[in-house]
Amino acid sequence: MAERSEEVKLLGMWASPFSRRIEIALTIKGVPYEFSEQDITNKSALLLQLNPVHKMIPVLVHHGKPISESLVILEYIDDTWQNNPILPQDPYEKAMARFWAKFIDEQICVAAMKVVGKTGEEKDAAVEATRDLLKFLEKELVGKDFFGGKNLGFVDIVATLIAFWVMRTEEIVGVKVVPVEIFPEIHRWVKNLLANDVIKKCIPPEDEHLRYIKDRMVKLIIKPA
Ligand SMILES: N[C@@H](CCC(=O)N[C@@H](CS)C(=O)NCC(=O)O)C(=O)O
Repeated sequence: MAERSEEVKLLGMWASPFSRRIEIALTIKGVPYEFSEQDITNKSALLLQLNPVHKMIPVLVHHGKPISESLVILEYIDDTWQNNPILPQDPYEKAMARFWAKFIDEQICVAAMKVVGKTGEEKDAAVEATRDLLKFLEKELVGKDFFGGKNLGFVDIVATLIAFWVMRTEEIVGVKVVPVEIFPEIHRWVKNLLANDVIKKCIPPEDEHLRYIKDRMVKLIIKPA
C-alpha cells in the first residue's frame, strides 16, 4: 500500500540500533518516510513533545500520531501495512517471536551493555553472562536461515542489535563476546543478514559507525583513565 511520504515520519538517530529497526521494517514494507535525525544529547522540543514518557528515539509519526518504543512501532508497522509480513501469522509462532524480541531487549541488550561498562573481573563475568544468554539464540537458529525461517522477520530485525552493535563493539571493548567457535550459527546468520538487500541498505556504514561508537559511546559509558 503506497503512502505519501509526508504521512510517515521517523524521529531517529543514524547510529541507533532501535532507530535502524524501524528503517528496516519500513523498507521491507516499501513505505516511504521522512527521516528526522535527532541529537540525543540535546533533545529537540519536538522529541520531548512526541515522546514525553521516555524522551527517546525512535518515534514514528503516522498521520500526525506518535508511536514510541521500537518493538511497539514494529508491530504497528506490521498491522498497518500488511504486505510482506514481519510477524508470523500463526498465534503460537507470533507469541514466540515476541518472546525472543523481549528476551533480546530485556536480557541480552542489558548484559551486553555491562560488557562495555565494566572492567576486570566484572567485565569477564558480564561476557560470560552475555554468552549464556546468546546460547539460547544459537539454538534457535539451528537449521534456519533466519530466526523467521527462510525470510527475515521480526526477531531478525530486533536481533540486528546483536549483529551490528554488540558484535561491532567487540573490537572496541577488546574482547570477542560472540566467538565463532562458540556461536557458529549466529555467525552464519550474520552472513545471511549481510547478503540481504534491505539490511545492506539499512545498517550504518561500518567505519563511520565504529568511529561513532569509539568517540561517543565509550566516552559516555567508560570514563577514560
Ligand atoms: N526501549 C527503547 C530504547 C530506545 C533507546 O535506547 N534510544 C536511545 C538511542 S539508542 C535514546 O533515545 N537515548 C536517549 C536517552 O537515553 O536519553 C526502544 O526500543 O525504542
